[in-house]
Amino acid sequence: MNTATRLGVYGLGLAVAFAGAFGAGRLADPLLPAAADGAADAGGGHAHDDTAPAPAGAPVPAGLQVAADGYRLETLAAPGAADEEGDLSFRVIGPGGDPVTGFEVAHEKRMHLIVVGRDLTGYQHLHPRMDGDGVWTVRTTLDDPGPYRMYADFVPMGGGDGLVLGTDLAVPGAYRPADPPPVSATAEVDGYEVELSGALEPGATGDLTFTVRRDGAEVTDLEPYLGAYGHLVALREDDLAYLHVHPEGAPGDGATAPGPDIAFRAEVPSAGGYRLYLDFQHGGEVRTAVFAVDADGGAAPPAEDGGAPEEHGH
Ligand SMILES: [Cu+2]
Repeated sequence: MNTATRLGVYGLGLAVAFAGAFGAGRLADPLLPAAADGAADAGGGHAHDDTAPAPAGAPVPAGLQVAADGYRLETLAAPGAADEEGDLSFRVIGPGGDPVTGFEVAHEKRMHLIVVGRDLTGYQHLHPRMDGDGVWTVRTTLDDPGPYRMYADFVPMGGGDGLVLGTDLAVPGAYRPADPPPVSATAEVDGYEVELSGALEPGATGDLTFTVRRDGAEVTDLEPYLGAYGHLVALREDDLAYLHVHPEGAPGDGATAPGPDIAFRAEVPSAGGYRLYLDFQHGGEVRTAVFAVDADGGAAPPAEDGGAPEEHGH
């Protein structure tokens, strides 16, 4: 299997994707190749990673917890008013009770911070800086009053798997949640039109391809951003569970073109609505294309061993 495919596999993979987005140690998960080849073994469906005991239940998607695996996210400061720049500041408390100061570089950064309104608007992908005491800070503006969700996506030094911890923020004022956008396979941002093909299917690996055009012309000189031509975050609409996926292939691998297509593989844990945020860089600027998509619950996912499909009672 080539590097390109492995990257894709790792970023999205199976349940693992939701468990730890930046799990650098999980590049070579054996699960997806089999699934991707349609070569499921005799047991049918998903055999589990042979290095880990089978989980007792469905893994908890990333980003829903403020503490996991002994690590806890602690918010220290946040902008106190809408539309006013302020410090967003936090730290990660480690298993020993002290602030963590050692983080692995993943996708060129030691910390990826995502902030989004509870209504899924106002998405920001930020890279704060850490001081010597483990306090991460970034200047930012939260445009509107209301509830926000913040995700710290990181790999503790020597800690193996990546973690995504999530917490709520609130900006005082009258909250007017945005109406959900219609499901759409196209998105426009700053004169770019991005078209999505492919589908999300719960329990199966889906191929997603984004085609970037500008003024109707295909963009074929995308620039690497954080070591890739695109970064994709998916949030489950109803609870803001977090899925960070990565493209198949990387700049300079000899196989991956700088557009117009950016290909990903993704798996989502359940049917329903997801919001996709695609970051891509062109002309020296990073832009975010936003899509509302539905993971189709109509197609039955492959059953786990011993797990009878649930009835669709209502
Ligand atoms: Cu980042």
